[in-house]
Amino acid sequence: MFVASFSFVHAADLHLGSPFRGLSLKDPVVADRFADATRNAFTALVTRTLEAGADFLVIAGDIYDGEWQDNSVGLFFNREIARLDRAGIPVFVLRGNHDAESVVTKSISLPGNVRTFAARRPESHVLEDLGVVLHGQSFADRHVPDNLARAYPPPVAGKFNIGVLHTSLTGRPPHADYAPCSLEDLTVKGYDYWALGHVHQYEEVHLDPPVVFPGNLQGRNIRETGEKGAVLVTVEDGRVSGLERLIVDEARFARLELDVGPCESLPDLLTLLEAALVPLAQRSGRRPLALRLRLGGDTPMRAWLLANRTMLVDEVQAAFDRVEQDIWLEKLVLDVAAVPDAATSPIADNALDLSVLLEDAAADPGLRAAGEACLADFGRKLPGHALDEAAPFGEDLDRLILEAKAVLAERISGRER
Ligand SMILES: [Mn+2]
Repeated sequence: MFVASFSFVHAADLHLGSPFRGLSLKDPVVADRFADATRNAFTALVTRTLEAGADFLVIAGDIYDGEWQDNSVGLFFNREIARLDRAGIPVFVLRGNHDAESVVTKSISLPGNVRTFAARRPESHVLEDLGVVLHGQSFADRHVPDNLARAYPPPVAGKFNIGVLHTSLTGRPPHADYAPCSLEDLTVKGYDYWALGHVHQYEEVHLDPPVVFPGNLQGRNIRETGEKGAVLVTVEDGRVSGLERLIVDEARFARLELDVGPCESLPDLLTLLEAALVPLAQRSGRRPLALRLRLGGDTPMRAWLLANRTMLVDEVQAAFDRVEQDIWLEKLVLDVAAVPDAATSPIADNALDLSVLLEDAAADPGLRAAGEACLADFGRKLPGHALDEAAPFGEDLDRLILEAKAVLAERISGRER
């Protein structure tokens, strides 16, 4: 049996045309760089594929995020794929739930190196010179409740068999369940490699044979943190001898949790923050980094932090800027608890104990009712009944009242940190 040695790139979930929702960056120039990153990451992947001298590229679904607004996204994909065509590199394309046949109906003619998998039944493409055969089935519609893998054909003897499939396997929350199947459904097939798509997190589900989710090429929001890219698969004498991640993301999302318990002042807090940022900045390299910062812990500064949030946001961004020029605050989450602090109760006046008054007010059913009514009114004006009018605060009302108490007490104390 002759099977050549070769390499290929396995990518998935490009989500070209994906809107960058929910990224509340203050600077529109920075926001634009994050918005452009999805396309730039794919350009980088094509460059890396050419540089690696890979023999072909497999894209396991969700090239497009949805129906095209106009043809610009299709023109972009054609332009990049044409670079591979001119280098003689075939590209195998499968449609996933986001770019199923019934979802993306517009099209642009693509170069001759592109081979798409049929949606009606599994289809096999053969690369005779390499002794490779690829089996796959595209999504006809967004919702595919069937186990597609089960109907994939048996392996072709004497060839290196690759299964290409867009699937949630037995479930990968928060990803929707599509084309469900078990790991065993795949491993019993007798293929040499399973090129999966759909799950946006890199995962080597199985090693012999390799069953791999490459993850998406570019994180698009705070739920998609860390490095992103594709996989370069090396095959020697018919066996996978190497899996190498090709990290191509052009902008990155990350979370940082900081226990500010030991901090007694703003300078303390900023010193702690800057030290924690250094390793993060090193890991992200030259990329812009959107950072969600959560401050936690039991701190005497709690009330001050809550009362001075706007200024704190700017101080945090300034600390980012001192460490590295391209870190941006995506969101500041204050999740701090109070500790007993003698200095936090100066409002306990002899004649007028404000803390007692605040305590009474917080427990006053009238205040609660007024708050609920105020927000219910707001809720009625929102589209799609976003708030439950009967209990618009849900379980957050107690927490909000506690925070309001802390803010008010801090304002009255007039203390500086
Ligand atoms: Mn998908």
